[in-house]
Amino acid sequence: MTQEAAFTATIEKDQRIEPRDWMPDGYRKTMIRQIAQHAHSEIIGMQPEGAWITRAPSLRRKAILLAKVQDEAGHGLYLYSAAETLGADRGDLTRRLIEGRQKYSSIFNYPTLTFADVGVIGWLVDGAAICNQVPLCRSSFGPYARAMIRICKEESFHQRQGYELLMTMMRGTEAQRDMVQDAVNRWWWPSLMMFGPPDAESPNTAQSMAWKIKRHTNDELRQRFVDMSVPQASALGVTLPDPDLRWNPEREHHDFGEIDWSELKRVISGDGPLNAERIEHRRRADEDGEWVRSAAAAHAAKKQGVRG
Ligand code: BYC
Repeated sequence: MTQEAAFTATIEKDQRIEPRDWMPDGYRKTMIRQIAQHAHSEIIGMQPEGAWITRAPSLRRKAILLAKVQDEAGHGLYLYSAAETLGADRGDLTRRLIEGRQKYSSIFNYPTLTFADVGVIGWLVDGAAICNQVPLCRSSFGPYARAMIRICKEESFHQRQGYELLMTMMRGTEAQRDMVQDAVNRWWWPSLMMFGPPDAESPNTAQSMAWKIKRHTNDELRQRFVDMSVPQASALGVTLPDPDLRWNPEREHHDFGEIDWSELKRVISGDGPLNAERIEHRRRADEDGEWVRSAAAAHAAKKQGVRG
């Protein structure tokens, strides 16, 4: 059997491709692209919520938020490690992010204006992430699929903390309820954009589905997310900001309004509300951490020398 036939047979049998297996260059390139983009999203994704750690309204909320943001750092680290099994170098991936040569999720370029945004990120953004990532536990690349299992467990805790925070605010004052509704109004459409462009304009979906990297298309997952969110919004007592949102008994799914794709394009291409700030913050953190990385490398080299 040729190497290529062995690769195809592994995919067809729904088994995993492992780092030492032969794989087409395109598969390796696609996996590095998706894993790196995902890792960058986790790391940049620490910023919008991280901004509220010093201003959390109670010790309990501060401890929860610290734990969540720390989990996101952990997810970034597993994912960079998964990319390294494919021959990528973490320092190089970080450089590409800072130089705008690799992408991260559009959603993290929006500002967190009130504490209700922390709850809405947990509910909607982590909810969308779960919808997208649960099928990735069956992705064909072994290290990515295995990393996703733990990430999804933690994401589901993140989503619950967001929903619980919002439930608490909805039981509070009129001003708190207004704050929640305002946050939902601002985050709903960008959350739908997280799933990527519509299938007809998604250049990578067909090949990624054939390689079983992606198990569902962008539109399928977006629909699943809308259907899941509608009853949750009604239990919470908020209105989703879409006058065209309604149950379609024939399709047995919710219909929803047209997404502003020009906004997604703008944000992806670097012109969203906070793209420049997010990258600048990441660049500064990388620079500030340089002495730690050099010290760790010098220490490792010294220990290696002692061992001889
Ligand atoms: N934002 O052909 P398509 C999290 C890019 S972290 C920016 O459909 P694909 C969390 C796409 O990369 C959330 N770029 O691509 C963390 C491609 O560009 P290139 C991150 C986007 O890869 C902290 C081009 O547009 N999750 O959950 O087949 C706190 C065409 O798109 C976006 C992941 O990364 C976007 N929204 O499908 C809370 C999950 N959408 O590279 C939460 C893993 C598309 O060809 N990734 N692009 O120049 C995926 O599942 C897939 O990569 C996507 C896109 C569904 C995102």
